[in-house]
Amino acid sequence: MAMDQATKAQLAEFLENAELEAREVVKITDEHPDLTLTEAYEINDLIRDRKLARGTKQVGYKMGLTSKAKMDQMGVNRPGFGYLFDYFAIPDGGEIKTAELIHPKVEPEIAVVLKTALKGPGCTIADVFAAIDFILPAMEVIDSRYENFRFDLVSVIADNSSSSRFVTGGQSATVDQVDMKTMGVVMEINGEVVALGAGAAVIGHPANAVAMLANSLAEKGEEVPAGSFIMTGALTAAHAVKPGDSVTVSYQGLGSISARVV
Ligand code: 0L1
Ligand code: MG
Repeated sequence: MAMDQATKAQLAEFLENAELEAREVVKITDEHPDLTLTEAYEINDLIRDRKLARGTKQVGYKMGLTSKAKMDQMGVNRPGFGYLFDYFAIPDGGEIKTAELIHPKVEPEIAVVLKTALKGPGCTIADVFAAIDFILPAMEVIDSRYENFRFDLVSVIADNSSSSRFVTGGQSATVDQVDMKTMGVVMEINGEVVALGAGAAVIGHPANAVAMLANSLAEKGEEVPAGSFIMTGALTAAHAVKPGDSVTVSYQGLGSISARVV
């Protein structure tokens, strides 16, 4: 039976409170095993509505579960998207504050900022290249609200794809200056290399993830607005961090970004 609006609103409140209070909860499909992907996105939209109503600003989007490494790590079989809000942003060299989080993990990503809106259906990688203003290095801090990162695809989509913080800044480049597909990335924690990857890990090319975002949003009549910051998905598996850690991600042709975990 389809989930009613009141239950969706209740689940949105439950998951958003877990995020705001940095409190882990059981995955929502334990109680609602028939939750569909469409309903999961509707719950996440209600979380967005709650934030926007309080004056929080949406600054962009994230694509998640875009690499084989991530899908294998989390036991799911397709990508999804989530929303990024103003208070998620951490400047390059800034602090990841564990007191505000449950069990943060970091993952290296390639981000883009759009100069023009992208609208599906039928958005292609060529449309994405034409719309990109510049490319930025980014580190996503994911923090599933679910106990022990135990979830399934629909539970994680309803939980804003585990979005919590992101670090970006440093050097930018245009699409002519770097090759996002072959761009190599090295992630170090406390000086030790913990992960290596390349742009192609993101469904063949990070720009494909942006096209997928535009086409997914089109299903509910939305576009990706000009000026959006989009994290295209992890290039490697995610790594847990703890207070005292120092994380650096170095990009081929795009400098590096870092953060301290406190
Ligand atoms: O790849 C991602 O950014 C999605 C994160 C959702 C799964 C997780 O929490 O690891
Ligand atoms: Mg990610």
